[in-house]
Amino acid sequence: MNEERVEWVSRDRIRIVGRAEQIVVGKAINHWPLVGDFVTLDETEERVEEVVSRRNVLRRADPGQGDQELAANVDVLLLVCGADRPIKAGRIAREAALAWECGAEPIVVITKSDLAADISGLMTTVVQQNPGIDVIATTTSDSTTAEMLLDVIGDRTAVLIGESGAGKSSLTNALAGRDVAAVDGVREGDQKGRHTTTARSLLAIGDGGTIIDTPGIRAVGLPSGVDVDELMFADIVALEGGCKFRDCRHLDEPGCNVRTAAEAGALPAQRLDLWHELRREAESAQRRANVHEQRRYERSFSRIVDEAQRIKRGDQPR
Ligand SMILES: Nc1nc2c(ncn2[C@@H]2O[C@H](COP(=O)(O)OP(=O)(O)O)[C@@H](O)[C@H]2O)c(=O)[nH]1
Ligand SMILES: [Mg+2]
Ligand SMILES: [Zn+2]
Repeated sequence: MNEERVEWVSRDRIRIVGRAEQIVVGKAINHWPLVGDFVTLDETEERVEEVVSRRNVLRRADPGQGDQELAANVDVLLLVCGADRPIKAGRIAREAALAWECGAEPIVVITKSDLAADISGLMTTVVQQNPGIDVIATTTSDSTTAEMLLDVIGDRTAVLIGESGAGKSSLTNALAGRDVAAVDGVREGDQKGRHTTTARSLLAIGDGGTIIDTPGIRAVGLPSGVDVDELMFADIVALEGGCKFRDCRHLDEPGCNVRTAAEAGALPAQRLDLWHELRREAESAQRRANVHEQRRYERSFSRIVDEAQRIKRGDQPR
């Protein structure tokens, strides 16, 4: 049976690459298909038979609703940031952790390099903060920058991630070599308007490469159970063993081996700054999650109290 790739997914249908019609997904399917999945069809070619075993799944955390699966069979995660705005180290680190968790390669793409006062300085900073992650600069004013990125992607599947306005749509168009994505959310001369159901989530680029842009990817949360320290801070974890206190926060504790290393230049200062930044983000995410839990608990508690009072009054249960 031929394997075909899923380009777009709705509640009960999918579309596959190279076919115009939507295809029904039966209830008995082994997995709900994701963009990027490979599937087989039945003989009528009107129903999905099976989702082919996945190499990996890209997930994001959905506060209060658990993890959400975004795309399957992802090789590269392009962390897109605009050179026209401050580049948030914490954001890059979190997005990179998302890539590693999935098993994809994170690559930072600094777009709008034409707007940067000092693009090489900016790239150096990002490289120092994120050792082991490649950093590429692109601009729509020089098409060779997109060609370079095309070479890097090769025949792999890349997912674009980054905040609104970062330049994802412009980059998509540059990689595709034609206008396929709406820049600034507006597509010129598009009769179908913005809510067209034929919008593509998966696009063929270059020589056998693929890019995926799905709306859910714009807002990122770390999936549950991701240990950022273990994924990203092996250098700090190794130094931590030498701290005097086991729960050292590497702030003002005496005998802090991590700070000593940073002061001596053995650990780049940016690394420790980034670690602190991520720690603060993780703590405030935890606080938000706790508030959510607390509200849920209070709601269920007040139901129990109501119920008890009804029973006391001798009311019939609702
Ligand atoms: N100067 C300059 N502007 C760019 C470049 N890439 C994108 N932009 C502008 O940045 C804005 C946001 O771009 P868009 O692709 O819609 O970002 P998205 O929200 O991430 O999809 C638009 O006004 C683009 O014209 C670039 O390389 N150079
Ligand atoms: Mg866009
Ligand atoms: Zn310490």
